[in-house]
Amino acid sequence: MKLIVAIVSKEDGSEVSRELTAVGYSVTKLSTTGGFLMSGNTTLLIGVDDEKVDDVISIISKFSKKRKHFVPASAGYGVGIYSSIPVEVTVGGGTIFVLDVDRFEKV
Ligand code: 2BA
Repeated sequence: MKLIVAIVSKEDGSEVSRELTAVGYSVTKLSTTGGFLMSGNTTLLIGVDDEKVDDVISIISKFSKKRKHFVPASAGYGVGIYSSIPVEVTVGGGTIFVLDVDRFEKV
């Protein structure tokens, strides 16, 4: 068994979760915050048999879109002048970790 940890944008989280649930996967949806942008994203926990991992990843990638964000970056010119230049960052579709599960129980 594997535990899939998938980080997607918060705009896509509900749809990805709905699509996975609709075809029978169990999903736990967490509201999380990315450390770089410090903005909200969604982390999904999905426990599945090994042979289902690729199917889950294909559903996540189908419903997770890439988006561009602008973050301020400071530039110094060495003469006491600084300016803030927006830098474009592409976020997503999904960041996915697949972990081995040693033991799974429902009690
Ligand atoms: P954030 O940490 O808020 O990162 C948002 C986006 O900013 C990233 O998109 C990436 O394009 C950029 N970025 C992140 N760290 C950077 C850095 N040190 N320098 C320059 N650009 C940087 P994604 O790669 O699509 O990641 C989306 C979210 O997935 C991340 O949000 C974070 O919450 C999570 N994530 C990505 N890689 C991870 C990892 N190796 N471990 C844990 N969480 C990760």
